[in-house]
Amino acid sequence: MKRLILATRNAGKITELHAILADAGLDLDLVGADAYPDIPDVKETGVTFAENALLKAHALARATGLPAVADDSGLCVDVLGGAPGIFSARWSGTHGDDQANLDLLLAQLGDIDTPHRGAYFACAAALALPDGTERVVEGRLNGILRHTPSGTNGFGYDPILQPDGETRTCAELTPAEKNAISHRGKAFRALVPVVRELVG
Ligand code: ITT
Repeated sequence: MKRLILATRNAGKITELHAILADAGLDLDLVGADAYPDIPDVKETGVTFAENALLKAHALARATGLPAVADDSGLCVDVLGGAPGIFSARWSGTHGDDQANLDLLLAQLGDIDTPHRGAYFACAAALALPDGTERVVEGRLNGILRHTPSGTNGFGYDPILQPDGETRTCAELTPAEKNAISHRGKAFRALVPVVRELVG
């Protein structure tokens, strides 16, 4: 079976990507970047989600000689002009400290009332082949930010983002419910036909 690298070390993303790509019926051996611990982390020097997703996918495809998909994603808050955006994973200063990132964002928005708490999750999903071929697609999930966190599923900012049309936060949805509407689900479902065409 052909192997496809999931070029991320974020455990929450790896779980979601396995489910999304398995549901799409991809007949590939999906392997996370943690299976290649010697490959150094990629510097996310891009200024858009798409640029950073491509950087991560190319780095893993080059280093492994195998096709790789990567995700760059984040939370974009209307009243903050789209921040944290590409800085979502390191908003509090420590990369990957989900709790500190969420606490800081809630504190910053403390005085902002619900009608002005619009936000969306964004995801760029990239495919890179070892020969340099690349594709990238994007997905979004619109919602509003709660004043207090709720729910224990998911990761990152899930406990405060309530999708439009929902009464629950992303962290109160089941994994399948979140994947069906999420930015990541939309982006990777759009990437699946491209993976089928270019990888098999
Ligand atoms: P990799 O670069 O290894 O993929 P990362 O966590 O550094 O992992 P990003 O740079 O794409 O990934 O940052 C994504 C951050 O955006 C993530 O840490 C969360 O804080 C937030 N985020 C993205 N998708 C999310 C989701 O579905 N639910 C909640 N928060 C999310």
